[in-house]
Amino acid sequence: MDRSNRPSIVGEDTVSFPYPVYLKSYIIPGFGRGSSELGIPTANVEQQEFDKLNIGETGIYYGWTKVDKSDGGEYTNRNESGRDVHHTFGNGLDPEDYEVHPMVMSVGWNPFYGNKKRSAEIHIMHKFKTSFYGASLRVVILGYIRPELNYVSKEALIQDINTDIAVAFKSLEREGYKKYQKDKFFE
Ligand code: RBF
Ligand code: MG
Repeated sequence: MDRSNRPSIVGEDTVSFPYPVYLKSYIIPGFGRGSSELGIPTANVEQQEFDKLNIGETGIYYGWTKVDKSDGGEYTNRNESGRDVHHTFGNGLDPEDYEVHPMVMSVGWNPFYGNKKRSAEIHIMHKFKTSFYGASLRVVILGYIRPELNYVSKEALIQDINTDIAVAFKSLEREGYKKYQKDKFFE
């Protein structure tokens, strides 16, 4: 599999059907593998919120996202995969953390549902200093990058994700995509 020749920009010059697709969710814990194994943290989306979307295909998407504080006191609990998860509901985040950032979204088969349901996790192109489980997340999905692949190595996956990130940045620079950073949905 030669992945060295991927296009650096995807989709049409203007956002086209079925996009934009809007998503609102609280950030829920995943397996925690994104950060620890790949060094690429992801915010996991609630299953019922993802189910409402008109997104049928597994694969990688891109767009804009915004994290917001939500109501809730801080607590720590142990999740299904035996990991202690500290919920902050977005308390303790810096002002820049609440800006609208570029994102890449992976849609795959959810292991919690015996791989019978598709679910989404979002990597935000911004460095957060703290975790933000329980915070609210708004996402506007503007296009599709590539299908989900099976990788022979972790390194190959990481390399493709880094290409996804570069492709998303480049694709979002176009005027028709850039304007969604200031969408009413984020106000
Ligand atoms: N997992 C795959 O098995 N195949 C993929 O093609 C794939 N692409 C991804 C692209 C992005 C941008 C992200 C954030 C994740 C991707 N993943 C993929 C999921 C990755 O394996 C997952 O984030 C970690 O296993 C942590 O749950
Ligand atoms: Mg995650």
